[in-house]
Amino acid sequence: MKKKLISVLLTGVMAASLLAGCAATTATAPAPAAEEVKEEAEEVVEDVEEAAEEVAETAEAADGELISVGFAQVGHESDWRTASTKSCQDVFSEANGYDLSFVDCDNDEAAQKEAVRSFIEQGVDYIIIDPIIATGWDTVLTECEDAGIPVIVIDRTIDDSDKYVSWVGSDFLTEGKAAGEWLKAYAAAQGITEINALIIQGTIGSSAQIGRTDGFQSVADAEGWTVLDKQTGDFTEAGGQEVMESYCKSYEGKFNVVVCENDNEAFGAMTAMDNAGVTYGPGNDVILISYDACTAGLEKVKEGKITADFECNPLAAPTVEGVIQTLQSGGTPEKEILVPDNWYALADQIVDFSVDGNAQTMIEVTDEVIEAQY
Ligand code: GYE
Repeated sequence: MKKKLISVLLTGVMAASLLAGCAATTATAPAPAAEEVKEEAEEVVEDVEEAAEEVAETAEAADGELISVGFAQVGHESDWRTASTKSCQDVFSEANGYDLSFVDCDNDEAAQKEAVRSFIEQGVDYIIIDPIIATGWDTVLTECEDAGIPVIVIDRTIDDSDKYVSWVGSDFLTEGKAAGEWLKAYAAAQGITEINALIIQGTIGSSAQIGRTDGFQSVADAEGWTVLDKQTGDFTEAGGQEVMESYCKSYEGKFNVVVCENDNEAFGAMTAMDNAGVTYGPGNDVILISYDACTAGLEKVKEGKITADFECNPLAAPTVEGVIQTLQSGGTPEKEILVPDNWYALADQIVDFSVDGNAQTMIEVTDEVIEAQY
């Protein structure tokens, strides 16, 4: 918009200059008239130049008012991640008063630290980090602190440094426990007395993986279930498929539960089970549990493929913006801000269960629920 206006004005300057030039060189009218035209034209040139300068200054001032934010995003491994990125880009838009530097770190820890350092060099006002893994952060966060740039952590946690202003995200341990407690109640309701589970983990060392693995395992330990194996699928569909292919060979006929630590891994695991002739979903050989509950995940619940899906809400960016606005107005935001999650299944798979003594509510997956999801 601003650029367009400047270029229109500059075109005006050029036209007026041309006019002034013409008046000086080609006019055949009496000398005083030509002189007058020339003077008038020169005045127009001056006016237009002044106006152009003013517009440029206003544009610069407006740019200066934008809050600059650097966001070091994990990568683009999943539907969840796509929703998270979109939400951040929507919230931290120029129209909303932000100048966003977005870096997709492609699941590379070193690249993520580099991205943060490049934000320090740029001198951004705020840095947002979704940490690929939970540790190894203290040095770079100290550098942010020394540069006087507040850091806000989104989604996954940083577990070995507290040099950030706020963390906004989901409670992954509760997600894992909820999956375990639901399975306990569901198995009891179905008369299933033996659980032999296979787990496809997320990126090892990410707090999402650690919380979900530990939460589910805590219930497995308490109930005496057998966890046959745990391997990472790196939160990707290809990873989920690869791990499940090897599980289907190694544990043929020996498992009745598969836990995938995100929906995309579950999609890959489905392909592997289809190829191996293993049936899954309500009423079939294998209870398939997943996390995230993005639109495509809920569609698989509706189709009777995923038995229960434990949400992780990817829309934390508006809350992060709230943190930035609090800082802008001199306030102190809370250190930890939880984004609430829901648990999803079809009506027949909804059972009563509690997590740490708190009764949980499950949501029945319907077309309207899917439609409203991200
Ligand atoms: O579950 C998965 C993603 O960090 C909570 O990362 C996030 C996880 C999410 O790629 O799909």
